[in-house]
Amino acid sequence: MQPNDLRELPEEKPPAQTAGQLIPPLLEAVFVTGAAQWAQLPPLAPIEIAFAGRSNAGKSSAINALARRARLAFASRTPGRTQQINFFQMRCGAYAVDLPGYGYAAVTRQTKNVWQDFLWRYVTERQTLTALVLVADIRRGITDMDRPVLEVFLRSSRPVLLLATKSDKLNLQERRRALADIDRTLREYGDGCAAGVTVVEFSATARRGIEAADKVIAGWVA
Ligand SMILES: Nc1nc2c(ncn2[C@@H]2O[C@H](COP(=O)(O)OP(=O)(O)OP(=O)(O)O)[C@@H](O)[C@H]2O)c(=O)[nH]1
Ligand SMILES: [Mg+2]
Repeated sequence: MQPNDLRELPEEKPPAQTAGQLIPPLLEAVFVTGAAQWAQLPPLAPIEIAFAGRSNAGKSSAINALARRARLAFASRTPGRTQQINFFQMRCGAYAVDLPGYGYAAVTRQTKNVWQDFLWRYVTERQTLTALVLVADIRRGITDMDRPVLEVFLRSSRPVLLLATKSDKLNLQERRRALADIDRTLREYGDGCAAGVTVVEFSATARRGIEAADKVIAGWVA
């Protein structure tokens, strides 16, 4: 394309949709801090995007895949690995926030409650938390554990990117069925709500869905 051809592009087209030219928003993201309680949260960034999901769903791996880094966020086979809220700053200044997974059984009841309280407060009260990346194992789809956080975002009309991850574990037919199940679950919330959710079939391992996720996130931080 010649430089002059650029003038031919419709002006309203957001840069995030310019195929092949998008700089991944999490590229060169850097770890800022981890918080285990409210007082440890960093000063408000212009925008924060939280990665939430069940324990072991693949949140940290998704962040690494989007950042094109092997070990930015700490991913592990051991469930419950991410034990604090970890903040990564993108080039644009926005934070990508890796949340500890919910539903991890092997912690004491008391620890669990303190944790859930902190997480819940972060998700419901953090003023600059503008969007959610809900990471769900495609084989499980949207579970009852995902619903509270999903509903908080739907109710407040904040956008959601649902990464149906580990899709490398299923064949094509199983993936189609799983995605149809996810769509059905979302439609329970009504078409208006479901419209605020973008579903992307994802695999950190097979590097599937990464660019589609980049585009959604770029649209949020633009
Ligand atoms: N096959 C496959 N495995 C994955 C994928 N994403 C993550 N995993 C694996 O799933 C396990 C959990 O991944 P994490 O990224 O640590 O999951 P998490 O949601 O951050 O887990 P917690 O921090 O414990 O809540 C690890 O063994 C990963 O290698 C994927 O797309 N495909
Ligand atoms: Mg993690």
